[in-house]
Amino acid sequence: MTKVALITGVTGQDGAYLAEFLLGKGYEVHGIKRRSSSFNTDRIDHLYQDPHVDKQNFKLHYGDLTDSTNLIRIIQEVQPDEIYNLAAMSHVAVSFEMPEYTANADGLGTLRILEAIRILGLEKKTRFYQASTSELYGLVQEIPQKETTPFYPRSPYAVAKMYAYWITVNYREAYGLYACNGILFNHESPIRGETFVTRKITRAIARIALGLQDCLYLGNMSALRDWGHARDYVEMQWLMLQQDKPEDFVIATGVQYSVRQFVEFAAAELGVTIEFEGDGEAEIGRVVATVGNKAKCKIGDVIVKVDPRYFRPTEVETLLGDPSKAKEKLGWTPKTSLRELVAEMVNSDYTSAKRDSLVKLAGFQAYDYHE
Ligand code: NDP
Ligand code: GDR
Repeated sequence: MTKVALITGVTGQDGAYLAEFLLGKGYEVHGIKRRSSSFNTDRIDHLYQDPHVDKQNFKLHYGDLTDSTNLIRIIQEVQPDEIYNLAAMSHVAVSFEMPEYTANADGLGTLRILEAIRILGLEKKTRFYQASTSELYGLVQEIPQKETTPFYPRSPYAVAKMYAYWITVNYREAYGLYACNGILFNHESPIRGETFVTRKITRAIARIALGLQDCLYLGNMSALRDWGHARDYVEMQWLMLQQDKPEDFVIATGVQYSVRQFVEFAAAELGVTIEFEGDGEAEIGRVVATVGNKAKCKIGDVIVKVDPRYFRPTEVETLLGDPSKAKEKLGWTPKTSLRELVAEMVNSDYTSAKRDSLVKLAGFQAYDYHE
């Protein structure tokens, strides 16, 4: 029997990797996408199947986590064996600007899906995965963080995700649902959203190297994160739903680096050595050496500056995961090192930036993009 999966947030980074992974496993995959005034399916266009042919095993439905009747209708129609709830307003800094919407989509949205499963009587059939997050640990109470570490959320995003975490646990205990939280630490890839720090860095470094941008503006460069590859992490999301009983798992690499180090590694990929000087708002990154011919920047150029606009009202300074439980029960070992991840992201952004420079050479206006 072909298994049926429903992915919310299928147009996002993880949704795209997970859809590809499940299709590879022979699943029929349904995804929920939001209506947008422009195309928003870039990340999954390679999976698109013509709806006019038989045996279509990848289908998209319009929907939104803030709309319960729509969610109930889709779940009723799809009758999924597995639901992966990946949809969220996932940007921590933006959640300070849109706290109510974030609570609605990220917190109540999770409840709406769990209730839909109950209303439709699918408690015994449908397994549920909730995209929980290391942001729950916030102001960390223990290093490294594991499944039993107390939470201390530090943003409207994290508080909303904390509601989603506990409502998932509650529905598991109250109604016997197979429901799991994956407490995933930061995971990145060449298709990471452009305003998360890793992608912002790799994109900017590539554009600076090709003379399309002068400077990369960042916020808190001392923040420490445990970064893995999204492709590796989605496999764990699936594995969590294949166990005998539902449990919550931390997925992390167990290694941490600073944002500043991430910048250094990204620049090094294109033969540029950066040294940082000054501190706080006055910190800058200067080119001190170059090798090879990939980067046009010169020794002495200041290519990184701090812009306090990117500081957060409350910051999560350090995150480091302990994935021992996932190692033991899911056989988890991170496949991609940070340097390999950085290389993949920089090379992908360098290829796109080269295309942009050709467009500029042809006389079209290129823009200096700082977000
Ligand atoms: P993205 O921001 O790349 O994707 C989010 C997805 O959710 C997009 O498809 C987006 O649609 C969709 N979405 C947003 N709001 C709504 C809504 N109201 N209704 C329906 N869909 C909506 O996130 P990631 O792929 O990086 O992350 C996936 C999940 O995992 C998120 O829940 C995130 O919070 C969580 N997470 C992510 C981590 C990471 O490091 N990447 C770590 C831990 C948890 P659109 O494309 O239209 O914007
Ligand atoms: P995070 O990711 O908040 O950990 O949430 P992000 O990449 O946005 O920030 C990581 C750290 O870098 C610092 N930082 C900057 N961040 C951004 N976005 N832009 C900047 O210019 C900048 N300068 C410094 C931040 O302050 C922070 O400390 C991500 C999201 O994917 C969440 O959905 C997910 O739950 C967590 O990871 C785990």
